[in-house]
Formats: sequence, structure tokens, C-alpha cells
Amino acid sequence: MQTKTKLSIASESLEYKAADNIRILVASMVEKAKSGHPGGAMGGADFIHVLFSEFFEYDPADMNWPFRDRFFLDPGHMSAMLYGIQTLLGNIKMEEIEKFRQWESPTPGHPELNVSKGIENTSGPLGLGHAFGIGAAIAERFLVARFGEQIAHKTYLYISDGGIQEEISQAAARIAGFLGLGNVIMFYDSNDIQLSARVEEAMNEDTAKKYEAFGWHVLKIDGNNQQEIRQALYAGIEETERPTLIIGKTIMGKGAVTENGDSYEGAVETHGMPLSKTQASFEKTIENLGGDAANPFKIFPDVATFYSEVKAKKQARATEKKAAFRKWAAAHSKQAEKLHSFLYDGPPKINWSQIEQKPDVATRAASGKVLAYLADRVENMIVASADLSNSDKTDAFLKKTTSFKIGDFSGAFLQVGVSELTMAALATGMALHGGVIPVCATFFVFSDYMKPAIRIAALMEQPVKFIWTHDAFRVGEDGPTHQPVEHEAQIRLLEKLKNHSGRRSFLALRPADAQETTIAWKLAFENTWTPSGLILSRQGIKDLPASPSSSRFEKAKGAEKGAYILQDTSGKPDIILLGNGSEVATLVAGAETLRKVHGLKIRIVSAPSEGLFRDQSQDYQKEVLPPGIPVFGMTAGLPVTLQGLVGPSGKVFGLEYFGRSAPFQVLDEKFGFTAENVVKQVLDYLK
Ligand SMILES: Cc1ncc(C[n+]2csc(CCOP(=O)(O)OP(=O)(O)O)c2C)c(N)n1
Repeated sequence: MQTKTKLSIASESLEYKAADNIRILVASMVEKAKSGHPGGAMGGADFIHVLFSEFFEYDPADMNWPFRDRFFLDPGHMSAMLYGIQTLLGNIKMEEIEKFRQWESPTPGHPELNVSKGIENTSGPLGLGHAFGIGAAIAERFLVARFGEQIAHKTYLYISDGGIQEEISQAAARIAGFLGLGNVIMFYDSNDIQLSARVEEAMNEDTAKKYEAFGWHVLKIDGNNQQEIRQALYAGIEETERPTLIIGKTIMGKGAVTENGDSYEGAVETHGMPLSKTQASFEKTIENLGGDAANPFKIFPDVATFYSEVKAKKQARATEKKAAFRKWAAAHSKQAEKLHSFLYDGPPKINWSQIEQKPDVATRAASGKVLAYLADRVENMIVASADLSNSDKTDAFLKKTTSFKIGDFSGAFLQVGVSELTMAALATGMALHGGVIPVCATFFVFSDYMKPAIRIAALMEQPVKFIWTHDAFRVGEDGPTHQPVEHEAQIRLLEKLKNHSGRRSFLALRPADAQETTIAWKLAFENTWTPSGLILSRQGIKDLPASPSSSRFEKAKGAEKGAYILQDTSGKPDIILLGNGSEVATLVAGAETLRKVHGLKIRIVSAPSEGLFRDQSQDYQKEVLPPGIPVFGMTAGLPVTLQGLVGPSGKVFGLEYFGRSAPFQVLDEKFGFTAENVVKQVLDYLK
């Protein structure tokens, strides 16, 4: 590799001293917490020091600056390394790292999104960070395509052996290569050690060749040699047409020594426990790194001075970039206003009542109508599909735009290919970047493939919109592999799980007809606090009845409360029939007979989101489901899906087994999802 002049203001020895300072802080955090992962973090300190002191651009006085460089850590277990560098930069206080892994400290075991402290993503499940970073880099390209290079920035990723091995990384890397994301530089901390074994015991693939095959620019360096790190970063920055992978051979537990001063580097043991619990000596290691074992939570004075100069330089650079941006904004006020609204105003106002829905359509088709409408009005929405756009009806959006291509981000559609987990994580990364509204779609049954990313999106409170079509066994002939059963119950567990802000961590909506789909979309679109999921039918659904006094659209607005009375009776109902999705239409059909033939007084409740319903006042909940009235629920999912709504004395008719392959009308008959069976089940229940 060619050598370039070192731009750093520090002497070489000071540079390594700074990295040693990070290593000392890392080892000390883990030692004090009596748990954590020192080895990898100590090995990565040289890269982290060079990246943050010389390359990474941000504004120390404005951590949320939208055009800052991004750093996505994949191996969350190396949190101490990130906290170490953020301590040197002054974003995390020394007393905060002394409380590493403790209650309410901003330094949890695995980093949690906290932009003001330089933490761009929650990380822990390996591999997700890779895809979050690529998603963020796509969002950056999308915005740059619209507003110009003055808002461009770099996205740096940090990955380890575990992340490289995770399946999600293959698709994240494929997509980054396919799209030619020259704004991405990823450092692979290749230290030959993983959690319970040496890497050679688990893999022998040639990672460099693999990434080259994906279309990356790959460099191999000594990851503890700061000059090589620097050269590689320069080379990565110069490369604008391909993402860059820097494979840095690093030394696990760099600087670790035993009681008698022998090296204890490169040991598997240092991956996941305090040094004192391994054969290394914590005290001797701190001394070996130039620190004071009795008082290790210190920044060396010359390192502190160096970093305050670094910060001043960052500040000056950010001020310069901001001035250039202001100049651009002054000359392009309309554009600047639009960009401002993308970044800060949240979703635009939409006139939902204007969306025309055809009668009796599948809710996936109704969602397509909404998407087509939004495509003309929401300029910062990015829609992705995992190779199902014609089935999940995101093609309605695609028809109005183009998909991303190498060097061309003027469109707003991402063809992810068949990679659902990656798609969910990419969309989450886009949301983390900000300025865009990410939507992604596939079949509901494949939400299983996406779950780990959905969970972390929910923990990070990112407003990704998930579209899941083919919501039940009515997928029909495709058979049980494609027929969701337990999926709704599963995804609704996230509705019960509160996030750190005390809100339900997810909004799951299964609308019952076309107009309810418009309202469900409104709810998802306006939900900027959590991810949302729309669970939509493949087959057509008969429109639900409107009230005599208002339109079906007006009535469907009841869905904004999670559950609402769709049809009522005068006086006290004998029974309440409750469901969501296409089962509501089946209940409506069954109710006709129950009323006419059996003289029952019936209320029908449509309940697209139990979570949302439980957030309403007690009065409202009692108004819809008054205590003491029997409730019969019907669901194409597991009965537990509606158990909470029907209550302990209610009855749910659901599916308790895998589906079967046959036309859906046959399955409706065989499984009992018919008006006749509603009548039978209700009469049995009321006996
Ligand atoms: C999805 C997932 N599976 C398993 C783990 C548990 N885990 C944490 S680190 C790790 C492997 C560590 O190896 P490496 O990535 O090389 O990190 P290093 O040992 O260098 O710190 C594993 C299996 C995890 N965090 N995420």
C-alpha cells in the first residue's frame, strides 16, 4: 500500500498512548463491572482512535447534526471500546463509564441508541449493525441525490468475526456492493478469536474474496498499525464507487499480560470476562499499558490535550461545512425548506378521505391504492420489497418511481432481493439516519425471518412501516409453509412489550376491509414513535357495512381507537362478535342468521389492534366491551390472538393447527371459517 503523509497533530508515541488509554478504560470498565468483553475492544482501540481523531466528522456542539458522519458498531459486546473513545471525546463522562453496565447508566452492557453520546445504534445481536449501517448509507444517497453533495457524509461500520459470519451480513454486503455504496467504509476487526473458539475452528472462507465478489473494494492491513489504518481510511475515502472493507488483523486483548509480565494476548478467554478472571493480571496489564492500576479511570494529560485539539478541529470543520450548507440553502431556499421538512417536520399531512378504494377488494390491494396515493405526495418515502412487489402490492408505488441502481438514487424503491431480515434491518437503518420514511414489505409468514430486526427497531423506537400481506391460511394452495397461524399472536407480543419511553413498542394493525386499510395506513404513517405493521389479506373481502348516517370511511375511523363497534343492536346485546381482518366479514355474515333466525341481539366489534384499544380510556373500553356480556371471537390465527379481548368467559374460534394446501374457499369450509359455523359456535357457546 502507498504511504501518505500523516496528517495527525500527535507524535506517533502519543497516538499509541491514546489507543492504550482506550485499552486501559476498556479493561477497567469490565473489571469494575465484573462482567463484559475486554479482549476484542482492546484489539480494536487503534482503529477507533485513528478513525475518530483524524477522519470522523461531526459537530461536538451539535451531536444531532443531520449531516454528521455515522458510526455503526456491529459487535455490541465491544461497547466498552465505543464508550472509551466517546469518553476521550468528552461525550461520555468518566463517572458514566465507571458505572458501566449499571442501572440507568448511559453505558449499558451493549450500546443503546443515544446520539447525543455518539451511539448511533443499539447493537448486540451480531450482524444487525452491518445492515443498519448499509440502510443509513442508502438513506444518505437518497437525500444526496435530491439535495446535492453538500449534505453528503461517510458511514463507517465496525464488524467482527461473529458479524461477518452472521447470515444477514451476506445480504447487507451484497446490496451495498450492488448499489455501489462508495460512502461506506467498514472495518473488519479480524482477531482470529470468537466467543468460545478460535475462528479457524468455525470458518475458513476467504472474506476478502467474498466481499470482492459482492463488489467491494477490499484492503488488508495490520489492524494495530496506526499508519496502515490511516492509509486504508484514506484509500476508502478516495474510493467513491464501491464500498470499502478494511480487513484489519488485530490482536485480541492487546496489551494483556500475566502476573509475571508474560504476554497474554490472543487468548479466547479475554473475549468475555474481566482480565482478572483469566490468566492475565488486570493490574499488570494496566501498568503494561502505562496506567495506574489503583486509579485506572484517567485520561493521560497529553492524550486529553490531544483530544481537546481534535475536538476543536472537528468543530472548525463542522462550522465550515455548516457555512457551506447555509450558503447553498440561501441560494436554494425551496430545496432547503423541503430538506428541512424531511428532517424535522415528520410525516406530511395527507387527506386520507380522498383515497378511493374499490369495493370488496383484498386489503393488500387497498394498501396498494394508499401507496400509489402516497407516491404522488410523499417525496421522502422509501419502499422496499423482498422480491414480492407484485404480490405485496408495493408495485403500486414502484409504478410511480424507479428502483435504486448503482449511481442512481433518484427513485425511491429498493429491490432487496429475497432477504427479509436484511430488508427489515436496512429499513431500520434508514430510519436511524433520518430524513426518510422507510416502508418494507413481504408475506406475513416471513415476518418470522424479520423478527430480530423488528425487535431491535422496537427497542430503538424507530418508525419503520412493515407491510405483511397473505395474512392467513387463505393463501390457499401455497399450503402450510405459506400460511401464517401463530404469527399474529407473536407480533402482538411486541404490542404488549413497553419500550424505554413507556409506550407499546410496536403497533400491529390487521384491518378488516378496504376503508379500514386506509385508516390503518393513516395510523402507521402518523406513528413516529414506534414501528408499525400492517397485516393484510390476499383474498378479496366484502366491504363492511357503513352506518345509515355516514360513509364506511367515517365508520372505519373507529379503527383509530384500536377496536370499535361496527354494528350494534338496540338495548343490551345478547352477544358481542369480535374479530379483525377478513374474519370480521365472516362474523357479519353469521350475525344475519343469528339475528333473523335466532332472534339474538348482536353487536359486532372490529379490533384491528388490541394494543391501541388498551390505550383508550377505561370508559371507552367498557363502552365497546361492557363487562358481563358474552364475547365470541373469531381469528384465522391461534385462539390466543383474541383471548385478551374476549376475556376469561369469552370464547374464541381460531386455528390450532398448521394449514393445508387447497383453494381458500375449501379451507374456509374445512376449517370452519364460514357464516354457518359462526352461527353454530355462537349457539353452542350461549347454551
Ligand atoms: C446473533 C448473535 N448470536 C450470538 C451472540 C453471542 N456472541 C456475542 S460475541 C460472539 C462472538 C464473538 O466473536 P467476535 O465477533 O470475533 O468478537 P471478539 O471475540 O473478537 O470480541 C457471540 C457468539 C450475539 N451477540 N449475537
